[in-house]
Amino acid sequence: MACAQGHEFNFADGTCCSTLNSLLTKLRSTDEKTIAPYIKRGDISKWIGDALSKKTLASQLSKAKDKKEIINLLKNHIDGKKGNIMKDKYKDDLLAPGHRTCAGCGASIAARQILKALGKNVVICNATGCLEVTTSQYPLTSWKVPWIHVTFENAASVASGVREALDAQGKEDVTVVAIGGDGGMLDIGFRAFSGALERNHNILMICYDNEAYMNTGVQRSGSTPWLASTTTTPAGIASKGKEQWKKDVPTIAAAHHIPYVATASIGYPQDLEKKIKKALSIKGAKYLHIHSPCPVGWNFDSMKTIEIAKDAVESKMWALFEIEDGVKTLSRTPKGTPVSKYMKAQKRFKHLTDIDIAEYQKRVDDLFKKEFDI
Ligand SMILES: Cc1ncc(C[n+]2csc(CCOP(=O)(O)OP(=O)(O)O)c2C)c(N)n1
Ligand code: SF4
Ligand SMILES: [Mg+2]
Repeated sequence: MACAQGHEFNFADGTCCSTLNSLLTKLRSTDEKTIAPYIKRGDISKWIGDALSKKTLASQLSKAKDKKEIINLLKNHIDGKKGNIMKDKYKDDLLAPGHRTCAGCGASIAARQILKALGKNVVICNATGCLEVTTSQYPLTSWKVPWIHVTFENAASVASGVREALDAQGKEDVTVVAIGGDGGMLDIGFRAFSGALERNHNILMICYDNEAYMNTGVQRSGSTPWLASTTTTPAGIASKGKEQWKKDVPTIAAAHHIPYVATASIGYPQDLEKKIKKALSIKGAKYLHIHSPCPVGWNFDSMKTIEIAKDAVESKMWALFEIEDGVKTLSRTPKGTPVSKYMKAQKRFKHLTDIDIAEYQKRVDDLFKKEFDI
């Protein structure tokens, strides 16, 4: 059974790490006066609520004398020996579990895969967006590498500055990464992104593309696919969803004459890892565009994130390719799964008729044929 982060339940009483971490944060910021009466009455578990009405921990908590003891109990429970994921299964991950992404979030899966490939010798400059907001809630952080939150629109500029500062200190070996969502990197941050590409700054720029502005409530972006329903392109009597085709940013990035551009998918982690490692071996500006499904914004069952990511690739809705010195090469030949399989699993496309989907299929096939001759 998976917890909200997709982790296996790891405590004897079924409580998951993220629930406990959230409670710990809440408790730390709650003053003693508020919870003292509950402690006195011995019903702290009521205050904590259903999540902790689990036997073992709740009975220990109900005997706690003060807030400090409760915090310690929770902390020990999280750090305890009962198959704790921090200490065994996920101990080598550079993105610690317990963050606040939604269940099945593609962005957090992307971040784990990216960090695995990058290693520790890195500085990450993270634009505002879901990934940043959910992994860095004060006073906690999931990032086990140097990481800086920068504003929504300037991750690439900050990364350029970090690069310059490190180079001035003779630290050319440190990798500098600018990462953000499609809104942050490809729309509002496009000027900074394009500038860094054009200067051929020695940084790796990564977009985790969940195809809308998710953190602020699923507004459409330039990367939202044609006919998808979002809160600013709602499907209804007057509209069939977003009117424009998805912006082709990898091609735009390559038009800056940079040495390496690639696309990847969280459904194909080995391919993603290989591409990051290749990017690290190249000096100059590199761009990696990662397709990262979002169960909340795309409205699908959170158990299906990886399946949906794979279906996007196999149905030609998302192509895996590299552009090296201007030459585009397909990394994976799609199986030709019908786009209807991919689309029907997501409620953002649920308004489409079979005729609409057939038209979609034709457009996707034509585009793929034109680009890759397949
Ligand atoms: C200049 C500015 N405008 C708007 C916002 C509000 N804002 C924060 S996150 C966000 C959406 C981010 O979208 P995206 O970059 O695609 O990342 P996602 O949340 O989808 O992961 C917006 C509009 C902001 N922080 N700064
Ligand atoms: S809204 Fe989507 S991208 Fe944001 S944390 Fe939730 S699943 Fe992840
Ligand atoms: Mg987004």
